[in-house]
Amino acid sequence: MKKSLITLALTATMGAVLAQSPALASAVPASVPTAAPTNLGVNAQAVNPYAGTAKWRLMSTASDVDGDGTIDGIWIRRKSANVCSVRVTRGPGQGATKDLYSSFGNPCVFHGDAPFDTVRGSEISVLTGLGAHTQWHSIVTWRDGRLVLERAPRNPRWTVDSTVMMQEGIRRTRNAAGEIRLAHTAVTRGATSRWSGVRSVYAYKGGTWVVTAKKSVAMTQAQASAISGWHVKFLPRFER
Ligand SMILES: [Ca+2]
Repeated sequence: MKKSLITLALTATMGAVLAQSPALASAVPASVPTAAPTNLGVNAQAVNPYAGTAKWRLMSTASDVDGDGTIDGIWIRRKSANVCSVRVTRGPGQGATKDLYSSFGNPCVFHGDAPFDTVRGSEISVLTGLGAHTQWHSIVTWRDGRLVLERAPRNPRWTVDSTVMMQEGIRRTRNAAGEIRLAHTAVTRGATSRWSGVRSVYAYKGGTWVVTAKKSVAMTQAQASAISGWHVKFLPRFER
């Protein structure tokens, strides 16, 4: 009885995850990718999203990661205490794996997948660090048959944050010419509830994100609270 209840709960959880996978949902084939890693399975640890599990878990069958126009499978597992592995399967016997360094609480949590840079295909976001409020994300992308880390301009990982004294967020947007840009904003609260900080604009050039503009910004409490977290279509604002 207990086992069947757990199974039902996990099934419901996975169903919710798959239902939330948005990209190319209309193109989902009747059969999902079957090239499962050999130690596929779901165990009771999966009900704690931050605990991770040594077994591969299928997180999405709704997105095209390599950009070839077909749906791919996205899997995640905790390889060791501070290594989180992501795997993308494209079909029987085809796939690639990337090991990610996990620190600050060692989370290994699938955050989502979304078109992020300017190259065709979705990028994968994984929560690999979690402080009291700061969240570190590793972005993984498919390049030339491999999964590789997509670094932030100054760090291997991307951070978002939200506290009573600090707000940090990333917004995917387009410039006046229609080119994709990321706006990274980090502000702190002053003595009079006015918030100030820096907004940097990133462009994807030569296979990497580079800073193309930087300016000081000042804003109200309401404006500051609106900038924190991810503002990228298909990615949750924060990993909860
Ligand atoms: Ca594909």
